[in-house]
Amino acid sequence: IAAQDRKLALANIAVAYTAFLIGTLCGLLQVFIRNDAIQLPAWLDYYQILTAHGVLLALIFTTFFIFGFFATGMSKSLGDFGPKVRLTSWLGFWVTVIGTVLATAMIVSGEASVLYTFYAPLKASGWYYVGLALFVVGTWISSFALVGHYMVWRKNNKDQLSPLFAFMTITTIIMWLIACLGVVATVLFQYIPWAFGWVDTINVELSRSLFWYFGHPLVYFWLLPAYMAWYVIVPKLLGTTVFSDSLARLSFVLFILFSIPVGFHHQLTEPGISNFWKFLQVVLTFMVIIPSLMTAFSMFATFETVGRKNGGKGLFGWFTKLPWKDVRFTSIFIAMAFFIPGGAGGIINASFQLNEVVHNTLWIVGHFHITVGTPVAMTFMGLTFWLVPYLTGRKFTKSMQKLGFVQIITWSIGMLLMSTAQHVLGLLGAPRRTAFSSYNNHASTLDWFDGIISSHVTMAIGGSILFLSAMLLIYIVVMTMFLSPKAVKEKDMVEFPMAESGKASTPKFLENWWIWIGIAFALIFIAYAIPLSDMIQHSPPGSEGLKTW
Ligand code: HAS
Repeated sequence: IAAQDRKLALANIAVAYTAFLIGTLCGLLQVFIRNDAIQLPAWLDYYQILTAHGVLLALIFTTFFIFGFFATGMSKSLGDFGPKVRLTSWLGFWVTVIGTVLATAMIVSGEASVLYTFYAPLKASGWYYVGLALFVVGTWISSFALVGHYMVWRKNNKDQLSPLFAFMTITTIIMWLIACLGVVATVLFQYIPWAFGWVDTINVELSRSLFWYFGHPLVYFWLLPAYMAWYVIVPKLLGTTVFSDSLARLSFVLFILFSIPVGFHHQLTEPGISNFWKFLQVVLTFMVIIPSLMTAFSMFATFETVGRKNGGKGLFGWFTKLPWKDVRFTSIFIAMAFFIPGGAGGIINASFQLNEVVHNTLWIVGHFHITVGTPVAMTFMGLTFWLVPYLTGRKFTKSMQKLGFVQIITWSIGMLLMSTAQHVLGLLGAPRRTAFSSYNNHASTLDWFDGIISSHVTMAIGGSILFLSAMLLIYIVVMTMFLSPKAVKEKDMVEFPMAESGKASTPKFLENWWIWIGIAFALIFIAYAIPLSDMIQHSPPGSEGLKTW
C-alpha cells in the first residue's frame, strides 16, 4: 500500500500501544492493591487507577488499533487512499487523539474516577465528557473517510460485491455509527449540562439505558475486527481460502441487526425497566449469539479441511497438522479457544435469572478478560506480529518470532490464572468495582482476596505474568517499528496475508445496506421506544437528590 497510507496506519498503532503500555501498568497496580501488597500515595486512588486501566485498554488501545488495521486493509483491498480520504482520516485521527488526551488528563488529575462505564450517578469533571465526545466525533470522521473510500470503489465497480475485508469494515462502521447515537445523546444532553452545573439533576435510569444502548455494541466493535482476522487472515496463514463468503457476510450483517437492541441485559437488576422489556432484550441477546456460533462452525470447518489435506488422519489427527510454529496463527488460535468459555460465560450472564448470581461480582470481570482481554487482545497481537513490520518494511526475525511465542504463552497463562480466580471469586460473591467497603459479613472487600487459590497465587501471579508479557509485546512493537533491520531481500519482506474469498454464489442483496440499516432501526424502535419514553416521562423519584453526588 502507499507510503502515506502506511504512515496513517502506523500513527494509529503507535497511539494504541502507548495506551497499552500505561493501561497494563495500571492493571499491574490493580492486582497488587487487590492483594494488599502496596499502599498508594495520597494523590492516587483505587478508582483512579481502575478508570485509567479500563479506559486506556478497553477504549483507547482497541479503537486506535482497529482504525490502524482498517486503514491498512482498506487501502490494500480497495486501492490507495486519495488525498481527500487521507486528509479526512488524519483529521479524524487528531480529533480522536485530542479527545483521548483530554479524557486521560482528567483521569490522571483525579477529576474523573468514574470507571470506563462512567454512567450516573457517578460524576466527573465536565471536561472528561467533552474529551469523550471529541473521541467519538474523531472516530466518526475516520469512519466517514473509510466509507467515502468504499463508495468511490463501488461507483467504479458497479454491480460487484466488494472484497470481503471492505465489506466487513463497512459493517463494523455502520454498527459503530448507530451505536454511538446513544452515548452521544447522553453525553451531550445529560452529562455535559449536569457536570458543568447548568442543570441540577440527571435522569439516572435514562442515562444508564442510553449508555448501554451503546455499551453492548461497543463490545462487538472490538470483536468484529478480530472476527475479520479469523475469517480473512487465518485461512491465508493456513494456505487456503475463506470457507464460505456468504456465511461470513451473513454473520456480519446479523451483528448490525442484533448487537444494538440488547443493552438491557446489562441492566437486568435495575429498577425502572419492566420485566417485559428486559425479557424481550434477553431474547434478542440470544439472537446475537447466532453469528458467533456461525463463526465457530466456519473456523472448525476451515481447520479440519486444512488439517486433513495436510495428512491428518482419524477423528482429531487434523489438529496436529496445523501450522503451530507460526506465531501469527498460534496467537489467534489460542484467542479463539479462550472465546469458547468466554462466550459461554456471556450466555450465562444473559440468562435473566442467572444474571442475579453473577451481576456486579468479580465473575463479570473474569468474563471480560476472556472476551476482550484474550480473544480480542490476542488476535490483535497475532496481527501486530506482521502488521507493524509490513507497514515499516522491517524484518520480523526468527528471534522475534521466538519472543512472540514467549509473549503469547505468558499472556495465555496469566489470563487463565487471573480470570479463573475472578470467576471463582465472583461465584463466591466477591463484589466488583468496590475497593474497601464491608460486604456480606466481610469486614473489608480485601478479605475476599485472602486465601491461596483465590488470590495471592492466582490473581497476583497471573497479573504479574500478564504485565511481563505486555512489556515483551511493547519490545516487539518498538523493534519492528523503529529498530529491526529493513527487509531488502524478497524472502524477508513481510506480507499482508489476505485470503481469497469466492463470491460467485454470494447473493447480491447482502450488500444492500439500506435493508440492514432499516431492519436494525425497526428492532431498535421495538426494543427501546416504549421503555425510553417511559423513562423520559416518569423521571424516577430520587434523581433530584443527585445534586449531592
Ligand atoms: Fe459480554 C458484560 C453477555 C460477548 C465484553 N461483556 C460484559 C462486560 C464486558 C463484556 C466488557 O448478558 C462488562 C461490562 C461492565 O463493565 O459492566 N457477552 C454477553 C453475551 C455475549 C458476550 C451473550 N462480552 C462479549 C464479548 C465481549 C464482551 C465478545 C468483548 C469483546 N456480557 C454479557 C452480559 C453482561 C456482559 C449479560 C452483563 C453482565 C452484568 O450483569 O453486568 C455473546 O456475544 C457471546 C457469544 C459467543 C459465543 C462463542 C463462540 C465461540 C467462538 C470460538 C470458536 C473457537 C474455535 C477454536 C474455532 C457463543 C467463535 C477451537 C479451539 C479449540 C481448543 C477446540
